[in-house]
Amino acid sequence: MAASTTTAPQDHDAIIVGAGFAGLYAIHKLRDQLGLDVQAFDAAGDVGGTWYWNRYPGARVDIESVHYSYSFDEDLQREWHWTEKFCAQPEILSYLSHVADRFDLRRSIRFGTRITSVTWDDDAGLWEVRTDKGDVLRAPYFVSGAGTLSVPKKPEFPGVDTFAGEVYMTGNWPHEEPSFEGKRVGIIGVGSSGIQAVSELAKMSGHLTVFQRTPNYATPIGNAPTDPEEEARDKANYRQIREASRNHFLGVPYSDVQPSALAVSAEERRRVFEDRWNRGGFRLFIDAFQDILFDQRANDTVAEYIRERIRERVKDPRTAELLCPKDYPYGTKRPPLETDYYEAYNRDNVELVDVKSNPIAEVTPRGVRLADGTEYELDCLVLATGFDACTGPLLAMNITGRGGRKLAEHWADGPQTYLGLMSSGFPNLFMITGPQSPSVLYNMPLAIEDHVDFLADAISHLRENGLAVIEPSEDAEREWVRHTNELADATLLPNSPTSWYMGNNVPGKPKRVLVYLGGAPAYRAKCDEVVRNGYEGFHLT
Ligand code: N01
Repeated sequence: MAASTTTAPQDHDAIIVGAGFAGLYAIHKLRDQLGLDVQAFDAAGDVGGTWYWNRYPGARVDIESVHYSYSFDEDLQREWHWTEKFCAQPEILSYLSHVADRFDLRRSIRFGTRITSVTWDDDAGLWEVRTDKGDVLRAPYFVSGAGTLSVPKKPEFPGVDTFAGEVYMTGNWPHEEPSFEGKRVGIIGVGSSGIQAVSELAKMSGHLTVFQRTPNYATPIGNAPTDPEEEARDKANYRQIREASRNHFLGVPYSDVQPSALAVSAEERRRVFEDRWNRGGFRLFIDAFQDILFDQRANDTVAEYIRERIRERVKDPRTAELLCPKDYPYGTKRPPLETDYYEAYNRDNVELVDVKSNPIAEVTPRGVRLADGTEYELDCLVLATGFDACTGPLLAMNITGRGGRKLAEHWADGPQTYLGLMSSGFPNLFMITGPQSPSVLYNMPLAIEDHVDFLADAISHLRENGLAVIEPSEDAEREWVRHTNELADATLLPNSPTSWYMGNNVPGKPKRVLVYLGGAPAYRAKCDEVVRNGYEGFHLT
């Protein structure tokens, strides 16, 4: 049992929320490697996290599956076979289910159970966790693997409850695939989810109306069946691949990036863009020129290249112009990857509606009505309107720290964290890929492993030294927040009108950068330094 400040009873050593990539690895690490007694919860009916809920048509990973997978177990990564370069949601869910079986993780998880409050008991030195099933459990450590994109943004459209047809959310898709055959389907939102769904819904529906507020810079994913030779090579070199990934800004082992789009001729620039476009994936974004996210003029060159390609692919010039983003820099909204997305608009049954110039006024019983009174009659409405990212999943748990202070109060002006891992006044509460960590700008499974390893080491350190509590100092936290904001201000990110990276996709949410923009290697170096210096910036008591 872990040391605690009093003798008050504890039910477990650690309570973990989530059974996605983060929760599963946390259970394995804390239970099987540290020997802790852990209890995990997930609101879902089974493991999978994001990949449990987001089962809309077209849902697919957009980092190569060989990289978007756990690295902690050599046999697991060698034995698992991915059928495609970028696997679809069912295969990722099977993978996570396989991991749960292989490490016997389900016995530590209570499914179908949502955490309703998490409260620190200062006298006992324990977190008291309550659930919607009436559980009240106490443990010295609370670990959130609640995810970054797990709380869908509430529909902002008056009348949505009056719609007589079917309403679906991409982020909470039914397990039984709805039939769209012959139906009039409307979809609101063209982020990564909307764009993936449009490509498939176009083929599945009688008629598809896409309501677009801001066009996106979508680029080809470049998916293909797994090449057996490449797979054998990757498996033989997994160690080096993971090493290269962890040393790359975004956690993938790409390596061709050139310093500046402005330092080369227009011909060379085009050659680089063309090459990255044809190879697909995130190469255009992160493996072309280093200054794309930092210099408006460099960014203009890639933005114009993407617009050219959109115009080539979409037959109707008016539709093509509507699909071309023009008023914000490439990469300041998370860039989506696509398969035949632009070609969907060449079909007779697909219509693009611009709801920037003519916003959605309301959802009526019959469909969607715009500000000018035009009404689109629909049988089904799909909401691909995004998430209350990064902070939303933590705030949804109603967390109260030392002295009765709510996390919601502490974060009223945006997240306050140290390393995106912990928050001052919330002792022993660890946030896997929390706000102000690289999280979504790092390859998620690797970002998760790094965080779980960090918190497991911290817990081991406490136990080995007869200590009960780890908590960041207010000074260290203030400095981290300043540093993450400073990094963001050096990029073009704050220039996006709405981007969940900045929190300003949700009405009323403070506009603050939610991710660490210094890159995964710098972040990992900082975490290592903190540990080397005896958990510098943390109070250990
Ligand atoms: O959400 P989004 P998402 N009226 O916020 C529109 C990950 N992901 O679910 O841009 C009209 O990107 C909104 O319009 P605007 C990935 O990290 C990964 O698509 O605000 N429109 C936008 O078009 C991704 O970034 C994969 O003007 C409204 C859309 O809804 C993240 O999840 C796949 C509106 C929301 O786009 C989120 O993506 C899917 C309104 N009131 C997702 N409100 C992979 O491939 C919102 N919109 C791994």
